[in-house]
Amino acid sequence: MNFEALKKDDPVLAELLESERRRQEETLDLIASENFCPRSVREAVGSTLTDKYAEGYPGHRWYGGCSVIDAVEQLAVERGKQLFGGEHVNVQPHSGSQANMAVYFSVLRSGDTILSMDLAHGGHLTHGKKANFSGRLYTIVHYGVSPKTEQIDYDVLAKQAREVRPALIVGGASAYPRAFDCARMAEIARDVGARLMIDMAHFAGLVVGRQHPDPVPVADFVTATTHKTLRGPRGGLVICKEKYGKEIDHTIFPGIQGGPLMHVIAGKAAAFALAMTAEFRQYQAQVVANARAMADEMARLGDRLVSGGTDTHLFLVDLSSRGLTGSQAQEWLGAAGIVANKNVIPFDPRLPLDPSGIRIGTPSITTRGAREDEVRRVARWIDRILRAEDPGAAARALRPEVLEFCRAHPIPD
Ligand code: DSN
Repeated sequence: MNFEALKKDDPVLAELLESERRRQEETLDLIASENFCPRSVREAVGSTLTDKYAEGYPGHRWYGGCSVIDAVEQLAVERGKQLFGGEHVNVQPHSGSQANMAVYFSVLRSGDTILSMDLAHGGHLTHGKKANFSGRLYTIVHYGVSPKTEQIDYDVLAKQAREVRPALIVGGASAYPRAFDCARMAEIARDVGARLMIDMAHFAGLVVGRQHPDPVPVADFVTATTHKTLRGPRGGLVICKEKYGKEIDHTIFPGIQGGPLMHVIAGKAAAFALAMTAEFRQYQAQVVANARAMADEMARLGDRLVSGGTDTHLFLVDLSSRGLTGSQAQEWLGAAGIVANKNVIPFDPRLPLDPSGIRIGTPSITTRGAREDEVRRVARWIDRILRAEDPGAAARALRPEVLEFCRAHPIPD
C-alpha cells in the first residue's frame, strides 16, 4: 500500500503508517502471536465492505442491501468448515476474547466453574484472570505445569477435574511451548461431565498444517484468532458441534456484538482460501522446524528452555541463568532490531512486568522465508548480545547485520 489518498488527506497519519511499515520491514519479529498477512487479505480488509451494516446472519439481516455481504459471510463460513472440518463455524467474533466470551455465555451460568491453565504457567487472560470478565463472572480453578517437567501432567489434571467437577475445561495457552493432548483432555472432560473448549488461537495454523493434534473432532468448542499462525486478518472465530450452533450464533449476535466487521470477515475468507493450499501446510512445517532449530541452538549456547524445548511455533527462554530479566533482554534485543517479548516462566520468582523469561516465536520470520540455518544465526545474535559485557553496545554493533538480514528477507507482498 502506498497510502496515496492518506498522504493527501492526512499526512500526519500517513507518516505514522509509513513509519510502522518501515519498522516492520527493518526489524525481525519474533513475537509468537504475530505474523504478516498477505496482500490479498489486506485488500479484503481495506475494502468497501467496511461501510456496510449487516447485523444478523446470512438470509436473516436487520438491514437491506445485504445480498453481497451474505455471499461473503457464507463463503467465509463454508471455507472455515472445510478448512477445519467443523460442523458449525461462526466467523463474526471481533477477536479471540469475544470468541471465548461467546462460548462461556452460551454454556455457563454466572458462578459456574471453569478449569483452565494458569496464566502464570502460560495461559490466557480470558481463561480466568481476576481482572478479566472471565475471572469476574466465573469460579476459576487453574491447572498448571508439573514443576519437574514444566509440561501439563494429564494424570494430575484428570485428578483435579474429578475433585473440582468443572462445568467447562479450557485447553490452550499463549505461552506454552508444548502441544496440547486434545484427545486426552476430551476424555478427562467426558469423565467428569464437563464440556471442553480448546482455544487454539496460537496454534490454529499448526492444526491446519498437521503440526499439532486437531482439537476439532474431540472438543465441544474450538476458538481461535485468525491473525497468528493462521496468517489472516486480526479477528476471531468459533467452531463447534452442530448442536451448539444456534446458541453460539445467538450469543454472538445479538448477545455480545452488534454489526459484524464485514471487511474483516472478507479477510478471513481470503485467508482460509490460502490456508487450504499445500504451500500453507509446508509453511507450518517450516515454522515448527524453525522453532526447534532455534531452540536447540539456544540450548546449545547454554540457555535453559522452559520444558527443555518446543513442539510448536514458540519457546520460552529462562534468562535467570544469565543473571538477566525478560525486560532487559527485550530492550537490548530491540536495540539490535530483534523484537520479542518478556514473559513469565512457570513458578517465576519475579513479577510479570519484569519476569525471568523471554518468549520467542517463528511464524513471522518464517513468513519472511527464513529456514533453519538462518534462525540458528538469529539465535547466535541473541546470545552475542545477552552475553556481552555491555549488551546495549553489542546490540548497536549488530544492528547493521540485522538490517541486512531483513533486506535479504523482505516481507512478502
Ligand atoms: N496477547 C496474545 C499473545 O501475545 O499471545 C494472546 O492474546
